[in-house]
Amino acid sequence: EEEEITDYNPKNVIIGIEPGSGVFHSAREAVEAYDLPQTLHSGSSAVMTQLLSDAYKKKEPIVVTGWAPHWKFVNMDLKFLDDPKNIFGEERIHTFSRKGFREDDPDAAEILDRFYWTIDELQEVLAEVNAGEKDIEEIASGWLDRNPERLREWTEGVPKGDGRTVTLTHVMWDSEYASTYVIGEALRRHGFTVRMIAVEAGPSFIALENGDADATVCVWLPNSSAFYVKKHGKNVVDMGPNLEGARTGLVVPAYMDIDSIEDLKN
Ligand code: PBE
Repeated sequence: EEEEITDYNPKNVIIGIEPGSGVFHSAREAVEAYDLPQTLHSGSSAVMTQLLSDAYKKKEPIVVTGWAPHWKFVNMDLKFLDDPKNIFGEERIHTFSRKGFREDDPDAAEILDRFYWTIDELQEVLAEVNAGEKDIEEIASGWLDRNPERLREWTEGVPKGDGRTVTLTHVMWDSEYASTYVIGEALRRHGFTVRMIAVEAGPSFIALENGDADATVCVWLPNSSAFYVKKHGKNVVDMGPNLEGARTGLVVPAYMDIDSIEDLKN
């Protein structure tokens, strides 16, 4: 449930996101480990970014559970607080498939397995999404037009799809929208029919487990999605990272004169 959050004074509160998210789980751990006096509010990613944008416009202090890549880093000057106890940290975003996918469609599996790009590349897509002028299909397609070497890298030598269907699940985080639409468009250009299903992280794993979906490019490890991998990992296939150097943590505007989670105690 969402409660209305009116006070975002960082002396009192940390603005969290969905309670089922990995970063919220880590934030709960951090509050305990650092013995922080703040209340951690759960809510949603949308509420968090709204409050952060509001505070930022007024140059007011605020602390949120954050992650990168995310558009908030594209249009605001923000920083991660140091985390000497290493509760949050760096993550990779992995591609997972259902069992048997490679046997059933080695060509689609090969492309998904090859899919790999950088944070800067992903941020280009996020910046365009955030500009709000084009829809995500158009943005993903434009990105591939401007990056033919990536498209070649992911698809060269792989037999065409002949219209075969690939079903991808994706979570609603904006980084996952971007990556799913880019690799989805790459698969389409290579002759596949691509279905995309937007779901929460848990159902996404269940869909892979049941064979209702073929793959997802949205699994954050070792931290954020660890709970789901522990639960469903034996029944799905880890195809390895598609992006490295992602991270989660507590995030504040750069104009705040604190640098560490420890500083939240004062
Ligand atoms: N996130 C975005 C997810 C992983 C990617 C940080 C909100 C999470 O916390 O589970």
